[in-house]
Amino acid sequence: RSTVHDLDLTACDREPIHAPGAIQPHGMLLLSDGAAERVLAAAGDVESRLAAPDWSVRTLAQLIGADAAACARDVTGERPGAVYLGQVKSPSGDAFDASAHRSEAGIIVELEPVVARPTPSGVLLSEIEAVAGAFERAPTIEALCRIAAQEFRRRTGYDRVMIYQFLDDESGSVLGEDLSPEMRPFLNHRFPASDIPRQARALYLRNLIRVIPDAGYSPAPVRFADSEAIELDLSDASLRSVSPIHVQYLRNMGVAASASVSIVRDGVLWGLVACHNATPRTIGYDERAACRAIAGALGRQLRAKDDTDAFRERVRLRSFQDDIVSLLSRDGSLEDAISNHVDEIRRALGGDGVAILRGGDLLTSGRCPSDGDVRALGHWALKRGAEQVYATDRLVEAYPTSAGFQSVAAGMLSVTLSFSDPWIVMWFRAEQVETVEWAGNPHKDDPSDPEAVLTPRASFDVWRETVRGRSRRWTTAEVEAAGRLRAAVIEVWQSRGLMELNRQL
Ligand code: BLA
Repeated sequence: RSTVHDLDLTACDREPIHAPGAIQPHGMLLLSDGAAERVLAAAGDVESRLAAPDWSVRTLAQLIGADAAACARDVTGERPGAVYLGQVKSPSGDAFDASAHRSEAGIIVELEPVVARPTPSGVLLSEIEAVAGAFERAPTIEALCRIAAQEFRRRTGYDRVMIYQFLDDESGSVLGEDLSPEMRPFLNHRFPASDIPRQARALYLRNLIRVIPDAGYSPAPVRFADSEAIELDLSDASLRSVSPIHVQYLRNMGVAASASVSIVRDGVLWGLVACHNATPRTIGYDERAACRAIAGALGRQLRAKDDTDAFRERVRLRSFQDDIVSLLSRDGSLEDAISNHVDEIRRALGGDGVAILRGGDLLTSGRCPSDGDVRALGHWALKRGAEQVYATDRLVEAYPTSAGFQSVAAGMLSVTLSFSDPWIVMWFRAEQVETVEWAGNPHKDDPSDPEAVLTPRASFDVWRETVRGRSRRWTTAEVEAAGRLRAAVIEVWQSRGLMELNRQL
């Protein structure tokens, strides 16, 4: 039975992808006990690649060498991610990169074929520094994402690299892209939230890079030596076999290999670097570390750019606000001052129109709905009563009557100066009709039906949707400024009241 908590989970969100019971067969996995002695389980072709048909009765040291096994024993569960154990040679001379991490069931050792001669770490570090510098110099977030896509593609050689951002509604959009001429571009395309379900996003915050060298692979099951099979948590394993639904998704997209790197901003999964290749392709152990570091630099720069933008906007809003307060504080009645400067008030918060309703008096500037509509809206907003500052970029959802005038007022920011002596200022923003290009129709095969058969979308053909009834958003800085403006006006108002009182005494 579903609980209240998971009522809003879709069927896609429920697949236990952290414990698929199998790995991708390009590598091998060994599970040992906590002392790194006995081998409890294995996956992949350990029998022939390590020449160990009898792996279940051998020790870890016999399979991967005494040094690597000693390293594995010292791995603690404190640091997230795997620890590098060094290269392990098979009896036939093949070299594998070995890494280990602890799980509840014991120590998980992963062996992956050494891909290429690794770049010396000094070179790698200076390359990472150079990229971080280029990120820092990018003038805008769009430029930053474009440079990042180019840089990841140059490093990894994938046919298509996208910088994919998660939006508020959990859908995602491609903000930057670099691709080979044969690949189809996805720049600015929107993808529905269900393409990357919730548990996957949670996992990617912990496991920062995932590589699927060959989407045509057959999963290699985890086999247990003599104990009962248990559910082995592969959350931190690089070789974890991925969801069959996702593998089908890649095939439907015409992608034979993929890699994705998490972009984390302030501890939140901001997006992914999504890499695709038309033919099988992989990223070696060292290069994966470089990719993680570069994605880290990207996350920090995204944060820095947002902070700079927000700071500039705050400074701009502050000076507007100071101007207005000084205008209102001059001699003459506050009412006169407000009506003389209503256009400054409109522009201060970037409204296309502004209306000030006080008792029965109405004052407007810029593009506003009809006086009757504004009055009705003002009374509705006052009656809500709850918020002194209210902002929406989709007024029609809260106030359906506004459908009749949403071309002028799809968004509203309102400040209530007084509920008892009705006094409200409303800024309006016109409708901004947005055409969203989805990669495939997001409403088809809705996966929110928990009984649905899980299938990924089959088509990525452009599907255009026109979004109506929305305005440009009110930024946090604008909403905050509206709150401060309210406080300032009330202060002026009250001090004038006091002055009046003094004069009368
Ligand atoms: C995972 N889906 C993913 C991942 C991406 C996408 C990037 C992460 C894969 C990884 O890190 O290796 C989707 N890939 C995209 C998108 C773009 C892209 C949007 O390149 C755009 C540029 N998928 C579906 C549906 C379901 C689903 C309907 O379309 C559910 C029924 C599931 N997607 C799904 C699952 C995973 C996934 C379960 C997790 C795969 C895993 O890590 O095991």
